[in-house]
Amino acid sequence: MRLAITREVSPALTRCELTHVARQPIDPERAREQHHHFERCLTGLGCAVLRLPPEPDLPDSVFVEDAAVVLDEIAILTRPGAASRRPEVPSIAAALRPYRKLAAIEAPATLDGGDVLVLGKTIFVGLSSRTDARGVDGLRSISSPFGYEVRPVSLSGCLHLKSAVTGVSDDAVLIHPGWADPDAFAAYDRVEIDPSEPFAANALVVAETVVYPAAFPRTLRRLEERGLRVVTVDVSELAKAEGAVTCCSLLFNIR
Ligand code: CIR
Repeated sequence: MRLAITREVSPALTRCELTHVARQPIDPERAREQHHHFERCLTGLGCAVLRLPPEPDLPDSVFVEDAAVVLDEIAILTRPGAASRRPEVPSIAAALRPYRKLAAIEAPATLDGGDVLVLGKTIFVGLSSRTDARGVDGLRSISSPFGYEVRPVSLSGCLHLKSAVTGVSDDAVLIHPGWADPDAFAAYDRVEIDPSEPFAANALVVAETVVYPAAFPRTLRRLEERGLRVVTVDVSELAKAEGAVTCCSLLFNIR
């Protein structure tokens, strides 16, 4: 069975970190409704959803993906690059403890889960404003005993690796070729985003279905033309906080 750990939108979301998008008014109630709809979508795809209570003082805490990397064998607690986000980690650790052995990225290294793309036994890690080379090394030393190969990827112009590239099937990735080098993903079939939709590379695969923002119809068409099954969700309010679909859950198999 698949478990999705999520967290209720914080009423403080309006004070979120922003790096590559301009601040706009955010309606936390609307964000909460969109997030609930996203959770129902996961439930509809067969996931059990474990929703953690809101963190009134942690604006970005709905973006649980950044606080941990969950592998089949172990969960790795991150040390987020933004200091404001580090207090999100202990409650995620408590939620993961029943399901996985825990390891942690240690200071001074930094790593955001949004920079970590696990494709089979290969782990791609974005070198971003949030994740540094020590974070990559920390992830490597924890995961390599389980047979994972960790490959750093340089980024330009975006927040996280998964802003630039995500997996959409066992052998294909969806990529913004200006933000991450497509050659780093030469082993995969590469679907490029429509150039008019720069934020369109973040997709979440659940049960052979691509959960995808409704805001990117042109790239959506490219995915459907590949024969992929896609369901759309409206995450426009969360997008104003620089979030998308992968960042709103920690998704993993449980027995
Ligand atoms: C941040 O800047 O940390 C948040 N406002 C957005 C984080 C989105 N996380 C993700 O895509 N993994």
